[in-house]
Amino acid sequence: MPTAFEISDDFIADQNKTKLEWLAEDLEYLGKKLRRRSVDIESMIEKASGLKVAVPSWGVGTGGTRFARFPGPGEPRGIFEKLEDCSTINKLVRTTGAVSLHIPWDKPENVSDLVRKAEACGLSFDAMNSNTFQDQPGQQHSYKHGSLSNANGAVRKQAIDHNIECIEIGKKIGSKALTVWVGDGSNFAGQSNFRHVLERYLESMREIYAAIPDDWKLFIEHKFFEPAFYSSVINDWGTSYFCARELGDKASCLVDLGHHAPNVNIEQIVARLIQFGKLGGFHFNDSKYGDDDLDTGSIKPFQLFLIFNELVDAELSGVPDFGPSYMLDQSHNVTDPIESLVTSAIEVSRAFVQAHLVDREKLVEAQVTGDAIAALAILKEAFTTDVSPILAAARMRSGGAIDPVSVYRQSGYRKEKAKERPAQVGVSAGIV
Ligand SMILES: [Mn+2]
Repeated sequence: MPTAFEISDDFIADQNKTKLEWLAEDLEYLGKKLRRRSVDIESMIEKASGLKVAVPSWGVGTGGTRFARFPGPGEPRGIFEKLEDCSTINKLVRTTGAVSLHIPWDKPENVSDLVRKAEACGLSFDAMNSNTFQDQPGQQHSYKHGSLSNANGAVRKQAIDHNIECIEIGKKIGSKALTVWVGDGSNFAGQSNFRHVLERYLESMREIYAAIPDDWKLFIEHKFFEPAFYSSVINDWGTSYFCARELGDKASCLVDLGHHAPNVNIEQIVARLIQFGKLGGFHFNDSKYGDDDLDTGSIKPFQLFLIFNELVDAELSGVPDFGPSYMLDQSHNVTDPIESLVTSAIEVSRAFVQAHLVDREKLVEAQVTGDAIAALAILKEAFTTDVSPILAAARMRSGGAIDPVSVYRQSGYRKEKAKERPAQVGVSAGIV
């Protein structure tokens, strides 16, 4: 097999040379501005380098849009090629060194080959994701009427066994978490008994929990609707929290930003879960209407900042056992998925660094004196600071690109992949 095209470190370094002078100027100016606020720009560059966000294997393929899927050129045809694309994203931004797998979409024929490929790509494995929301070819029982909460015990067992299989694969590849999102729910009033389905879900989850290794986490992802739904079983953070608490210490709640009704105060949900010790992690994306899976920070960057404001506040106040997992989970329909994921990873870092610029002493003062205008102004001062030079410097010092999308385009990566990977039918990607 011919060697797959890669963007080399040297190519990135060469491209960076053309931007070095301007970056130095921008850093100097921003450094002076931040000094006035007693912020050391070097410590912010270190912060930016330290924040990691995982990418989903299913994100590097084109997702489904309005009526259909419109595949792009050179799409990855299997998990190995997905890893190559994930590696490319990481080379450019250097904050996305872990990939989250979806089983059975990414089920490896040979686990050691998969581990070797990941090592060659400089990647590790993030949370495992199970799939009991669609029927697979040859599957004995259908999930048409639910999986973990199905009224039929044989269907539940099949769904439980599948989750345990995901854990087993995960153990072999060095993953440390299982994310369970179920599409279970009802389409008609009266179709299911709200209490009974949740009882059955919990009963199934207890069996999955029992198979979770001690150094693993079990993430429960809630979602309030699906198209044509009347109810979903794990509909909100409260239900998710209840289930995580029922299951035990290894279980916690995963917040997918798109899985809420429009205008819901997600940052407050985040604060609640932090306070209750059950914030497990995030699936970052953005939305206008519902679960649109738009690119992170593309619609409501202030919301993303406010979420990170809660996270950084928890980090700085030393909340015990605080350490949520960060991942992107979005669907790319009209963009090159690599460009979208690169851009989104940067938006996560941006919100994180901006949240570190909040003057927390002054904020507390404004809060206790009831000065609402000042409180908002303190947040806005941080949010409106253009931290791009900090992010660029962090990337460059880690071997990444000052201008990742430009380097990616200059490299001709997609054109090379289109030659290596002729179009085929049936690439698995979607909104989950
Ligand atoms: Mn998700």
